[in-house]
Amino acid sequence: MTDIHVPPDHPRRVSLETRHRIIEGHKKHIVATAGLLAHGRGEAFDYMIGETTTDVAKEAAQATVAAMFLAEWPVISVNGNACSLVPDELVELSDLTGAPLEINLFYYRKEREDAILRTLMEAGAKKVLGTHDRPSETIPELSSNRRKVDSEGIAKADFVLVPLEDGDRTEALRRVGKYVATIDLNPMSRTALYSNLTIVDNIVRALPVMVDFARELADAPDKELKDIIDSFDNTANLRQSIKLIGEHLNDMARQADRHPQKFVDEVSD
Ligand code: PTJ
Repeated sequence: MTDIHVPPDHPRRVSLETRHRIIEGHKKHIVATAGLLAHGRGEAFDYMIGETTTDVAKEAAQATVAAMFLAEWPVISVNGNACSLVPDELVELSDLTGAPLEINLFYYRKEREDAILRTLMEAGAKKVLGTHDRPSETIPELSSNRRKVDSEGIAKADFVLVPLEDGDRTEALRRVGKYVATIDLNPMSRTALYSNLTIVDNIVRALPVMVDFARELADAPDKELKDIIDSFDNTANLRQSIKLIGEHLNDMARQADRHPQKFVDEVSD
């Protein structure tokens, strides 16, 4: 819920409401100050993608859900931005796949941990890992706060979903042998490039798609899940996402050449 009212017919309503959810999250200590900037970077890439879930993003989301079902110990890592934008969907995905939620913060502050925990509990989570009172271990070779992980969560996980992640941690998780999936609007970020599976999409669109796939694949035999993963090529998928951005920008440039005023009317805020 936000304290601003965006008119239903506003051309940028969804984007503005999402932005205000992040601002509200910041006021409640869920989102780090740097999370506001990270969100702005995401918005810029979303513009270039066309603010839509592409077919290739859907394929990546399906492969990620299949991998979650096949994993022995899957975990969903939750930071401030993810918690602020999609708390209900994180809990739903966790329930459907059996992957626990673990709070893991780059900019750790106890009040942030408490605010995130409260939000996830209010969204229906029964148990949340990664809180300060739980047994923890450290990921070697990682100097940020994120090196501290839950002994029953990321420490022993074979699969970790790390939405909106910083590159160092993704690399460190890969180095210690985790299978890593991410959701990142920037297909050129280190996290996007180093993850085993990369969903290039806005988390506000990707999570509902993943929840749908989780419902669809809940009773699928392992062979079907394996086939989904084997037929998925993350590098090709990333390449395609980058190409789609290029094509989208070229389309816009062509429109601007042909109908300058119509173009301005259509794309302006
Ligand atoms: O809550 P904390 O303390 O753990 O901190 C979280 C942030 C996001 C501040 C921290 O992880 C960070 O600094 O991340 P980066 O390195 O800025 O990376 C965030 C990535 O997520 C960037 O590539 C953004 O383009 C991308 N991004 C931002 N908003 C979205 C997004 N991707 C998907 N959906 C979004 N809504």
